[in-house]
Amino acid sequence: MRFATLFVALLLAPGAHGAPPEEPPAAAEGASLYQQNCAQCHGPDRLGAMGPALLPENLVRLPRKRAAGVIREGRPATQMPAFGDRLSATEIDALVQYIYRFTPLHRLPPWGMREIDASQTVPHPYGSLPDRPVFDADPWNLFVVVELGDHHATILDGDRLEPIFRFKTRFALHGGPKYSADGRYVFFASRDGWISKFDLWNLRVTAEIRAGINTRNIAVSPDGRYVMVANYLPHTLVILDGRNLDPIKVIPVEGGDGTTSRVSAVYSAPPRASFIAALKDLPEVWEISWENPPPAGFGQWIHDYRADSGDLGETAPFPVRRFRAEGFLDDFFFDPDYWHLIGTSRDGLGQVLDLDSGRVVATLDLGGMPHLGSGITWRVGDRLVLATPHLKEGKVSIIDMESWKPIKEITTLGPGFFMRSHEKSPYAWVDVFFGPDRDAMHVIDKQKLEIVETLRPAPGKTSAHVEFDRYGRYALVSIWDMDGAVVVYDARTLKEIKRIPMKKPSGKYNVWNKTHLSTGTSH
Ligand code: DHE
Repeated sequence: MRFATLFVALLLAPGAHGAPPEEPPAAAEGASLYQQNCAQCHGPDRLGAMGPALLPENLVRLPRKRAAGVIREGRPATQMPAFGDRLSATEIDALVQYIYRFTPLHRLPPWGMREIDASQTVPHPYGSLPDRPVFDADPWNLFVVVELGDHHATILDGDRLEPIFRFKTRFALHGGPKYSADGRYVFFASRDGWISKFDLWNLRVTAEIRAGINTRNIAVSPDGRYVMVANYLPHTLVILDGRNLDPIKVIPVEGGDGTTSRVSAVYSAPPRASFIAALKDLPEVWEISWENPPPAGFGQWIHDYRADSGDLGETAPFPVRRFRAEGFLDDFFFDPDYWHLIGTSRDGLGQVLDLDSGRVVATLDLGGMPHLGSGITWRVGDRLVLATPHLKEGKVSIIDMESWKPIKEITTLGPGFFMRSHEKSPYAWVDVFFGPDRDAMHVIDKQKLEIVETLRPAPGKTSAHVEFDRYGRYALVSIWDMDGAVVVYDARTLKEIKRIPMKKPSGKYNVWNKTHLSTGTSH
């Protein structure tokens, strides 16, 4: 959707100047019910407060029927109370209709430098906490486990396999938390745009800021100096100073003809000293240099985005280099040298973009909607391969990274979400996230390219997302359930070692593997 066109259409809508347009009766009732019952926690403008934002863009993943159920019965383990004894079914229906409307103000809510800046809190300014861990566990072998069930994160000692700390996070974290290269800080993003910085050595949240209204993910430069936020709403990329999360620059994501775009995802490319973002509504990939001054190649590509900047002071100017892609990219992945970007578009077409020449050098027709964000690489003999599960078909594709041809398809019991391995492990693990076998976890022999074991850690419950410890000794699996657990397996014998109870644990992220760019995990 063209942001500019939509905005003009809304401006021209009857009643958009001055008085708001006349509301259909159900919406008017919903608006009034909202103000009486919900505004205190979700904000009078529905942008979120103690509770999450209730705008259509933030609700796309929640079917209306389930939203009605949450209003009626509340949400367990959160502060969301049940309204079933206060509101009738018709009133709940009016409320649901209201919150799924485009926006409460009949225009896109602004979220620029001013709003971002005003949301910042810095309980522990950079440099104010001691420079040593307050625990005796190996800080490189910690795991951060995100528990979606009650919006908490647990810090797990990867040697003793015991939790050492648990804290409340923002509502609905999504995407992998990102570490600074020294392993001390971890940055989280919530779907509602909140970015939190956590000091793992002192076990404290040090700063928070709301960088968007609907956010995809974040990327962090290895020194922890810059954080790049990819937004769906508004159509922006936001650069934060990693020290206290001060906003540095808001870059509108806009094509030459004024078409604006959501950002599919952003990742850091450390050897290139840049962030790389794929766009969902423009056939482009953007590379944003964090070097100061930027490398020569960037000069000629610098584009005036009328970027909304704070006092840039000593920070980099963040020029954008734009590459043409074949179609709109949803998901992507880099080769280990960050020379190529491998992306997939909505229709499942894969492409390989040479990041130096800016050209598409190969296309891949993999079908089945590969989930490349979860792709991993390893060597089969001398050959470097990329393996990816698919979100719409029960298969794992193995692709030769020189010829860019698929060399094998491994049939699985259903579509998968996450795939993982470790340099020291002979196996790659892939979940079956959808369908009747979603309690299954396949273990693939990385040389034979065959499934050698199918585990069912909790029959009937989804088991998903594996992460290895620093040494590749253990593989940790999430049981995706309110009465869930992280199940620890011996990564060699595939025998269960222990279960650590958790509330719908989703991803887990080992400090060493992430900061050392292990080829078996996401970065
Ligand atoms: Fe994710 C990572 C996109 C739905 C859990 N997911 C990512 C990333 C992208 C992405 C681009 C990589 C970002 C990063 O790590 O920095 N996810 C999408 C979608 O487009 C999709 C299919 C639809 C959507 O509405 O966003 C989607 N994702 C989900 C879920 O439904 C999951 C299972 C539950 C949830 O949290 O909402 C989910 N996604 C995750 C997790 C990661 C992730 C746990 C991090 C994986 C990792 O190990 O790095």
